[in-house]
Amino acid sequence: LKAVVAGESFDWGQYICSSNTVGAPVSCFKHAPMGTCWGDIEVGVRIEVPNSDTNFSTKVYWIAEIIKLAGFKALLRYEGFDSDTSKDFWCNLCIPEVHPVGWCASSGKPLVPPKSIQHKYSNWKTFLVKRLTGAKTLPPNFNDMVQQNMQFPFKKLMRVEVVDKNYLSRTRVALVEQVIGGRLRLVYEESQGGADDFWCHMYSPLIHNIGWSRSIGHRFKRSDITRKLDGQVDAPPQLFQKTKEVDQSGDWFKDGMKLEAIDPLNLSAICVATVRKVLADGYLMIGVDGSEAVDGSDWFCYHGTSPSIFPVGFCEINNIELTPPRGYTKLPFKWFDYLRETGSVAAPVRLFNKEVPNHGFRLGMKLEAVDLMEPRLVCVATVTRIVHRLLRIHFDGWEDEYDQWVDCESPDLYPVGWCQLTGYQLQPPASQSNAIMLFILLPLVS
Ligand code: MLZ
Repeated sequence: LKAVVAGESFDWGQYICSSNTVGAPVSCFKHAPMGTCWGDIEVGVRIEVPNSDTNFSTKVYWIAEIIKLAGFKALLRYEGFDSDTSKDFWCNLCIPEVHPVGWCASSGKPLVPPKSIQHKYSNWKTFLVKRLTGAKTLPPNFNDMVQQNMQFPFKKLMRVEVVDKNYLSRTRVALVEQVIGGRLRLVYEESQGGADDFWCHMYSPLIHNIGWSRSIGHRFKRSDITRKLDGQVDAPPQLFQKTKEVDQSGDWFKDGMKLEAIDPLNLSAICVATVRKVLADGYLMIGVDGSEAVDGSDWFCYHGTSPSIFPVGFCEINNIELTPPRGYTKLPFKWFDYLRETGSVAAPVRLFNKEVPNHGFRLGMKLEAVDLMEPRLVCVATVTRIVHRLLRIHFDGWEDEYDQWVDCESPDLYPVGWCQLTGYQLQPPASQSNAIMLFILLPLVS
């Protein structure tokens, strides 16, 4: 149904302009291509781009100025148009056709003024010299930087350990099937015809090297496959995101300690939770109070330094609605009473990660975000709350119950234009028409 309705492609530029919003800058996304080397690319920077306002049959170029930036995408205006917006156009700055000023000269490509303003100046050379003196452009090796930033060390047929999406407390072996923009499509070993897949970023905290589960004492689904098939290799351990080293010999989390945690099965909720098991290397098994399976099959592994676990009282201090244990009737929920009733203690505040990076996100910024409940989907989204390092991500056009709490350094957040750049499909905002379509078709499918 979604594919039917979303047939027409989504236009970020038009969306940004008509809603008068801003896209989060590329430098907010350190895991994304160019995230750590975006530099001074900003409004006013000049570039060389193909000139589409011409009668030439061969490819010619012209200088353009960045008028507005939204992630990788820029609203551009050809030099010479001054305040005339009529030929403004959006362009992804990381496509191979975008070059620093000077590229045409050094590679023997023709610079040709747009035909609608050709008459405006008799001496374009003098005009350009005047206009471009002191102006900024892209670094000379920009195209190579983009190229290099689009290389990813994970390859098809690499083996990893990944959380079992149907059994959160254990991991399984999976094979990399596809790599797009650093996102991996993993297919669980022993799944029929590759149907059982899972998408995550290569820096996701959910994937690990082969042997990780055993080494930290995490549950693991043993498979009957004992030999690697042709071409399969274990992904080298150094490819995975590193966690901070912790000293858990003295002051550390203990079984039974209470805390608040993002519910891995409902990321819009921060829940009352318990440390169920302390594993090695700083990892913890966490259970959400009131909704745990008796066998612990829905316990979830978070590292002790994870930005998704919080000390008791975090939600109250930050005016976030804390989800009480399911079935708990003494509402409003009071930690003081709950700890007494359950005879438990709160995990000490000093054990939690209190680092707040200077992330650069602001309220209302637009981005492309993974719907972690269906991690194949990268969707048009907005930052609607910022609590220290924690972001509330709203999916445009969807009800608030689809919102997700996500860390500012999550590898599942991308700049505007990331999908276009990497060739990943972007889920446009759910629109009125989706709702109408659903309304019309509901009787057919039910
Ligand atoms: N299966 C669901 C997907 C919802 C995706 C929402 N993403 C923000 C549906 O189509 O309703």
